Amino acid sequence: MPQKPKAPSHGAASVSKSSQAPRSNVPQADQAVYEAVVGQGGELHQNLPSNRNIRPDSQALTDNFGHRIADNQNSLRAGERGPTLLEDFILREKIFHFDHERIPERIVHARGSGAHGVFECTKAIPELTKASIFQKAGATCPVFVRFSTVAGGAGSIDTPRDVRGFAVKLYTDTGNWDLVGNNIPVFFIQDAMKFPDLVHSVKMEADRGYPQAATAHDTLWDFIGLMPESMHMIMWAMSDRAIPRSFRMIEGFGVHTFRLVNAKGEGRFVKFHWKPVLGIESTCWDEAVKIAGADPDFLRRDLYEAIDQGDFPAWDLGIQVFDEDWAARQPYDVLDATKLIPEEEVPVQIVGRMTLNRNPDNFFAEVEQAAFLPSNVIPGIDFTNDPLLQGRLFSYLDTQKSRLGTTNFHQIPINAPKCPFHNFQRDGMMQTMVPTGRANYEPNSLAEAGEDGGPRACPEMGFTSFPANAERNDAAQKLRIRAELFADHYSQARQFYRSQTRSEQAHIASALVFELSKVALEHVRERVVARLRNIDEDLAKRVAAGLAIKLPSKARAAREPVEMAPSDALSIHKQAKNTFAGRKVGLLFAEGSDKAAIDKLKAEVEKAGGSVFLVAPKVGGIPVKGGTLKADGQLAGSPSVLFDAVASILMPKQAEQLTREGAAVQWFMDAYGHCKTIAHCQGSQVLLDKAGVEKDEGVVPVEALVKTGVRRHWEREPKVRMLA
Ligand code: HDE
Repeated sequence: MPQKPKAPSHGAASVSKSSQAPRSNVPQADQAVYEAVVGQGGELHQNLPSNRNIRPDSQALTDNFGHRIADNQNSLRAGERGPTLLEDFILREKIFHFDHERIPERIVHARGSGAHGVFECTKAIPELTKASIFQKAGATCPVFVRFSTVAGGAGSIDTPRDVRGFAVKLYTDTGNWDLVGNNIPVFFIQDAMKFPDLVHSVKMEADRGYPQAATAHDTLWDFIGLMPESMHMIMWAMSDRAIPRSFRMIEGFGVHTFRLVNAKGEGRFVKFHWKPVLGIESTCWDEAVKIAGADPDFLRRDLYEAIDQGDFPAWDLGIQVFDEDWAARQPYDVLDATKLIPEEEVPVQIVGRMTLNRNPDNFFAEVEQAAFLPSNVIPGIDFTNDPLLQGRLFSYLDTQKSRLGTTNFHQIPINAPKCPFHNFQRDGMMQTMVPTGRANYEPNSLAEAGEDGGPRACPEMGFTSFPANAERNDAAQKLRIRAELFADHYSQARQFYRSQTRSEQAHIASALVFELSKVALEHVRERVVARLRNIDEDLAKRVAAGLAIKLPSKARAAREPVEMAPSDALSIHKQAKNTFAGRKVGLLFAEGSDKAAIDKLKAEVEKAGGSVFLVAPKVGGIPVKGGTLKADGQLAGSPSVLFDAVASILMPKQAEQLTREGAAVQWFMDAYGHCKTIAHCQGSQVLLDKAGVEKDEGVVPVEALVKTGVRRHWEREPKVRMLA
């Protein structure tokens, strides 16, 4: 029979308030704890809270009103085994606060990671903008960046096929400038009116509550098929851009056309770009799926660890500047967010660099509570009439009230400007500022009586809206209409597809096959393929063949596409950097491996700018030739999908043993299948053979790793995957 528990002894310092009195009441087992907390004489130590593990130099534990807490283990009871008393204000406050810890997650972009950093202007552009941050090369301001996925909830995986949010808050000396962009330069829709429909269709389906963080389902593709304007974005979203290797290796785009305004009041159009110093790098789909299981926090961890180790990611800020006359001559409308400006047409000039150098201290306070507002612009930067942007100007301010609960969300430290701010806005929930005096209205003449009259508008320095082409705007007419060129849905989708390498095109076709194979409604599949025929006949044929359906007749285009020259800047592979910087090599070793060889390889990779992660069947420390070696990760928990390239230094006997370990065979099979460099010693050959690794220019001896680099060997792909 189980024994009845003897005494109220739960937790490390299980000494109840009531047991402070006669020591004889303290159960024997708790005596040591009792003495540590209450002291030999039974009196409370002056500053010592009730947990014996607490460091003597740390602060006393208190409730939210400053009352010191004597016992953080036991609630207040009527008798040893009696009911808990409502009187226990400590318990009540603790549970009350806990119950309300969660705030509504973002309706989109709920899953995200953030970091602090600095922006530095590297090229002054006063002729283009009066924005204070661009007046002098060398000027700096703090920044906070949040990267995100779009569709999934806050607890979803990091690696679904999805767009990535790239939201930057620049705390300039003339106020916050929030550049709330994505890693894709165009968007699904042209008008804010369609945003709730788009988001409803991509999120979990309304009746069944799935799929989570996935685009591969009926409702999204139903919406897409009915919205041909989304086709350009679909090309990007089905490309490798949507499965990035790292937040540190994505581009960022402001997406909309904005306006720069100089001190003379002259305005020019501008597109903003963030170019990652580490280059753009993606995973492949099979890998992304496996990473989701191996490390659902893959991108978050990657960002955090890099910054933690002082390997600070950086991006160059680029601008494409053009005027209204140039815009008017293009075959597309620059106010249409489903279109980009090819970099070959308007080169990107670099004007600044952003470096992320500090992780948040507290995820909730900083990342979760960060509120980005596209309406946060500074004098010298202005909006345009892009109808998507115009809708965003309302939405983001509005959503913060529902997410953060108060119009005073700007007072939360992560959102507050770092320059002074004064106005006559008052009160509201969670007001934490204490304005003094009577001046809460304007105009006032309180100063004439010697009182503080408060702040005043400053016409010279303050924000003034650019008087956008009012004459051409026909302002008198109210129309629910789109400009004619918005009806071209396919020219740039085609340009994107045709700018990709063969391997990238195959990825797009395969992604479409994967996604549409998960669509159960046949007419939805067919409609999408019918639209693809306007982009590229070959693409449509490949997708139809991949789905084993008859090629549907071509959908009618609202406007026939025009031919646009292919652009290398649209392809990841054409811009690939074969660099070790920011890349990680997984190195497999086992008992008996040569420590000197491991150390040598590690040193070489580190010298080249990369890092090595040691993987072994056991982590604690295993005997190797030349000592004992601890692994950074255990084999089964460190699959090769977590690394950019793999290497192995094994004795033939251990390699032979590992041929019977699925995780080891899979390690090489995946590295090979994901087209990674595999550097190996002679001893590992038997394992490579078992994994089906064939010789090619990416399968090299360990000595050749650094020379070969960590680029993907896409030319291997047709041997390992039947792509559409
Ligand atoms: Fe957003 N979007 N969006 N969006 N968006 C939000 O704002 C919205 C759009 C983007 O890390 C929400 O604070 C509308 C384009 C990012 O906190 C919400 C429309 C682009 C983030 C919202 C768009 C974006 C958001 C949800 C169409 C790229 C994450 C929570 C008119 C340029 C910011 C929040 C962060 C977040 C609305 C379209 C990027 C609901 C109505 C285009 C990076 O307000």
